[in-house]
Amino acid sequence: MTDVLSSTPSIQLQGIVHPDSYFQIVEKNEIDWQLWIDVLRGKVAGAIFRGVVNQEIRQQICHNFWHSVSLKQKSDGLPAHAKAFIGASLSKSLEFYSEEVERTSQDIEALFDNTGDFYLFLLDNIKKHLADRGCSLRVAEYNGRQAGKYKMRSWLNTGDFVIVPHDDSGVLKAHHLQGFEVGQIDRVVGVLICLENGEGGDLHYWNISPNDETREALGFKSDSFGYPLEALADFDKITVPICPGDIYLFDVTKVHAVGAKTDDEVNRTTISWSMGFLDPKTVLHWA
Ligand SMILES: O=C(O)CCC(=O)C(=O)O
Ligand SMILES: [Fe+2]
Repeated sequence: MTDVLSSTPSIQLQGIVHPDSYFQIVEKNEIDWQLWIDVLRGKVAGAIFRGVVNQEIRQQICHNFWHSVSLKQKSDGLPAHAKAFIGASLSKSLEFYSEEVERTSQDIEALFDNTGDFYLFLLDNIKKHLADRGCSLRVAEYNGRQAGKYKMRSWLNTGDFVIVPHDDSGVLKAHHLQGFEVGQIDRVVGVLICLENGEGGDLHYWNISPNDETREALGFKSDSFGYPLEALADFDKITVPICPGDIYLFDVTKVHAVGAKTDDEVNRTTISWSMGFLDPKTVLHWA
């Protein structure tokens, strides 16, 4: 691990660049629980398990999503890149988050109706494999309340990207989330299940975990969205095509983005949540 300063004259990104042995997204054709835990433990940056959610389950989850009464659509004031959303947002305040968690919790659970409890299958397996290694898994808490478990979102293009280059660790330490225990986690892993996607919508992943000074210099306050492409040009990048049925997870302290969809009429829809070690024996999950 080395601390670097990019050579871009105007904007300099400072932070951690990892060796190539870490900076990879390992690909498998089945869920590899040991590899999942290796990603959580920081042995490797990420993993993608190809085509592990069958079509029947995907169609059922999408049906549950697009027909849910909790579904927020464009007219409900979503950000520019979101077409539809169910879940709680961490972007405003813990009070707002708490209300959204409560309002949506039943419909969040119902996303997996008639799928043979696919979410439980995933969580139970991770829990068991962590327990075999002496670690526990639980939902993250704030002020004595439980966090949301996952969210489901469908995206729209915004120029060159569906989601512009960002990291997902800055927001957790933001002032408005004080009291949420996930702020103590240094290495956060994002977990995604791809339910719908066509051409494009690739994951772009850069080998730089920017530090707080860089985020401040760029004027980021409550999130870390919009790292300039010219400042990222000096860092290695991996581009990973994302297909329906894939489950993937990766270190979200590193800058990443979702590339534009070739056809914006085709949905790119995912379920996602975050995970991370709070201490050497405890893994938290939340969304
Ligand atoms: O959809 C993806 O592949 C990544 C999404 C992402 O980076 C995010 O939601 O923060
Ligand atoms: Fe992200």
